[in-house]
Amino acid sequence: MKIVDATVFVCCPGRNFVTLRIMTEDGVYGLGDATLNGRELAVASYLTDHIVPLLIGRDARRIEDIWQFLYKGAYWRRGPVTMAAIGAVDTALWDILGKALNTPIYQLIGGASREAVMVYGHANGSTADETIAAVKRYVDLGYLAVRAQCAVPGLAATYGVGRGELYYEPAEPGLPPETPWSSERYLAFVPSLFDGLRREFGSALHLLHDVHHRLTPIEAARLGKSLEPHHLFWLEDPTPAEVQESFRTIRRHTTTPIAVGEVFNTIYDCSRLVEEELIDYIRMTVVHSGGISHLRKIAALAELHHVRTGAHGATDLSPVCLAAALHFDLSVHNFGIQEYMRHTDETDRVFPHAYTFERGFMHPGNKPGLGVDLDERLAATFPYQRAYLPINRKLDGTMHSW
Ligand code: CS2
Ligand code: MG
Repeated sequence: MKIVDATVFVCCPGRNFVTLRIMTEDGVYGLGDATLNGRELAVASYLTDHIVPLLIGRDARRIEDIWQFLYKGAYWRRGPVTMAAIGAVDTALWDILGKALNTPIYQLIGGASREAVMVYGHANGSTADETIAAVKRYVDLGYLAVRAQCAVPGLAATYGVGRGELYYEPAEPGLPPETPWSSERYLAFVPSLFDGLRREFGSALHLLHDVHHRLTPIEAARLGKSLEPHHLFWLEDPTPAEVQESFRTIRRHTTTPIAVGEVFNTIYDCSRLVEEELIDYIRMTVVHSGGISHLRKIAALAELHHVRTGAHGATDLSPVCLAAALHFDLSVHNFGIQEYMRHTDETDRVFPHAYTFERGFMHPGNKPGLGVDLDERLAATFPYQRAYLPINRKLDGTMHSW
């Protein structure tokens, strides 16, 4: 099953996506998501200029060998651009294998371990009351788990507070918008938000919150401790995770479950966090972590240490990634939860797919391979528009994590 061609598509149906299509001599093709929000063209070039020439003539069924060839053969290892490119190739090769065997991918990686995949939605608001009302809308849609984000009183803009009800897209056309940040104001406000949410919804609803890398370890420990009475499902990205040891401080002070990993790209980024059991959920997903093959290895290490998966699923991960993630989620033993930020209707039209949502759960469907396609003609009507994620500065102007 020789690879005879590979093409990279960059389109912007409401936001930018990078998609790799690998074609075999038999006419069977596979898709991979290679979207890196705010740096899309870097991955598109890495694929087109450096990886595609290496794929032509190879056997598409040699998934593991091609992964190792692209990882070790580059000499320069790891990093978001390299691993998103390798992830796209890996995902496309699994798609090809599934189509060639007329089998959905989850059946190729161990079959279903559950009937469906529990997902969480993103509720947000400019005030605590607006956020409570937004959570209610998700509960009415049948979600059992909802992430709650709210503007911080006294700050002009805050991560996670989007435009519109069901969609949240942080990247904006043009140069990066600057937003002001105050950890003090944030820490003073968030406990009251969850006081209100628990009063409104009781203890059964899974509530999640994303700190988005903004606190120091001891500030994160303080926040985790203050939220303990509310039994969060998880507190996400409490502190920047380049220094994995920082999480020892958080673990020492609080029992609030911790989720980390959406910005990681190989198992090496999380191995200490997992082996020292400093986290409870690993957020890595297919597109940014080297594809299905590498994500399975990460989940296997996590399983040894009671760490469950909680794959990233924001709008900047295309339906190709979401489909692959759902096949992985359905099968992996130590599944925790899947993030599900709905895509826009125009995105769903560009990427017709078999996966479904019903009352808080999703399923990848039973089409061969991924069960997602790319409408190339429609994609071409949405040309790339350079966009950047915002940046954060403290009130005194010091650069901070967004
Ligand atoms: C967020 C993302 O979904 C999440 O948990 O952290 O929305 C993140 O901000 C975006 O994926 C960045 O592109
Ligand atoms: Mg996050």
